[in-house]
Amino acid sequence: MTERNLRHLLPEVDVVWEVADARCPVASRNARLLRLCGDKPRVLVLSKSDLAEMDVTSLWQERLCVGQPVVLLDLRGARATDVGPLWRASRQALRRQGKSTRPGPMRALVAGIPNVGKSTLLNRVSGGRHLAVGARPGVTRGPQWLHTEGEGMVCDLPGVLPARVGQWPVAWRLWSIGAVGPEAVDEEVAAEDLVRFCLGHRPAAMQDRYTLPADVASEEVLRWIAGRRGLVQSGGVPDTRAAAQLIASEFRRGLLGRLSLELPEDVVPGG
Ligand SMILES: Nc1nc2c(ncn2[C@@H]2O[C@H](COP(=O)(O)OP(=O)(O)OP(=O)(O)O)[C@@H](O)[C@H]2O)c(=O)[nH]1
Ligand SMILES: [Mg+2]
Repeated sequence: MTERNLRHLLPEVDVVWEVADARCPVASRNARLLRLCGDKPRVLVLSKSDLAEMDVTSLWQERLCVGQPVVLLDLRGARATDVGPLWRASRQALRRQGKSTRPGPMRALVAGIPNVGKSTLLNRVSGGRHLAVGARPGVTRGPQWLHTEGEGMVCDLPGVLPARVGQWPVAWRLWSIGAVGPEAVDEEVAAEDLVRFCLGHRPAAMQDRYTLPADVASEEVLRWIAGRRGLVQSGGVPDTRAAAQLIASEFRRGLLGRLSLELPEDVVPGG
């Protein structure tokens, strides 16, 4: 769904579920969505909370709930959290804005930057049933509404918004969580910043995973990992780009343990 479609659809929804990644809940939001939504009730869903540090996420929840209700979700398989709180938060968001729902079930739209878990959330709330209950006018190849296991309906097309890389501290974090790819950043430079952050913030996570020597300099880590994992180019040169991709892939899968990339004391949220 493009931004234009999103604009068309907004008048039809009661609430927008803005999905962001709990590991960097500021960098993974799209400021444009806030402007597009205007006074439309919103709930901020922090996805992948199972991959973020619990104490850091609690601080974020406190900090960010000033603008809208914040719900933490772990959407993975069997351990997935119940989505009931999402509907409760939606009602709260409507009350905050002094709005009531139109007659019938509440209508929610899922929006956010790539790879934050929008489709997973959609499947989760619809119980994987994907039961379309009516096309909406005004949007080409109209999105459909899905009945959910909760009290409302959700639009079957998530609104994908571009991840805006902007400043470098945002860019390397967005790359680390898989919201942008090699077209947006130099992967080796981004991986070096991920390594530097991890070694400063939770050194044991990275040292244990890659058996790093205690005194290794962060700029040496990619070469070290390439060597240890047999990532070499012809001529035996360490393939630091492959090492960068390996670190990102392992971080995204939670193999470095719970790791938050933004700490409330370091970041001033924009919205
Ligand atoms: N650990 C963990 N992984 C999750 C969670 N939610 C989604 N994922 C994984 O994150 C990846 C991206 O999820 P999607 O639901 O496809 O994300 P999306 O926002 O729809 O992505 P795009 O369609 O590319 O914009 C998938 O591998 C999911 O399995 C979660 O709460 N915890
Ligand atoms: Mg998707």
